Amino acid sequence: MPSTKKVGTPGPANDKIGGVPTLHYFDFFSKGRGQVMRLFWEDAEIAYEDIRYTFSEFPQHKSKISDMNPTASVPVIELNGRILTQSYAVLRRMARQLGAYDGETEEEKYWADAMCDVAIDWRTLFVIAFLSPDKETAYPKHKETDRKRYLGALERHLSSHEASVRGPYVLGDKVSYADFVVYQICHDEELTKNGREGMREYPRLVKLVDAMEERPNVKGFLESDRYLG
Ligand SMILES: N[C@@H](CCC(=O)N[C@@H](CS)C(=O)NCC(=O)O)C(=O)O
Repeated sequence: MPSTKKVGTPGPANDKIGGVPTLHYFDFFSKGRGQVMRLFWEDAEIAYEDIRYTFSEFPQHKSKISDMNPTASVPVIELNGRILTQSYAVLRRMARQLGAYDGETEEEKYWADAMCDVAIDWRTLFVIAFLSPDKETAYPKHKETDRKRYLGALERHLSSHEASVRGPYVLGDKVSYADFVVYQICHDEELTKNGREGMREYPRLVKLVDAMEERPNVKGFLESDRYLG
């Protein structure tokens, strides 16, 4: 049976997004696309229900997931009788509803979307290597090739675009949904731990990771028993 947990008390942010979202996602520590949603909701003080499927039980629930989502993938979000799919589109929708977590100008919105897309592309390559049947070879190779390329790309983008250059976030001093996406892929690649050891060559990205972990609700979450590593 998947585990179900209610997190937080519904408040004004739930009113803005139209209710209390229910997340269907893997029981995969505090990792993955579903974790980006959780982190965003924690930060925005959105109460939510967290349904977690172990990898072994997921196949039994796949037909229910595919009734909700034609691609049969998770995250799937139920919200006030509606089904929302495609996690990045959901983040953007909620950012707009909250009137926060997005750029104000077209250029800023473009830039948040672009940095989110870089992190999405990186995550795709990470998942292929990490879940490869040949992980012993594929993941170390990924770390030396694609991962370095994406770390370098984010570092260069964040250090050169005028919206990002001062930091700490993608949009300077204004946090956006893209920061959660970028933070989480660094986290899932185990780069945020061990004193940011794996990120030494990427100081601007470290600045973003530090700032994310200093956000009061993110900090509280990372220190709580809801954080599963
Ligand atoms: N673009 C989709 C990607 C969804 C996706 O690939 N989800 C993965 C887990 S993070 C999944 O469900 N994999 C298992 C499967 O497809 O059976 C999104 O952002 O929601």
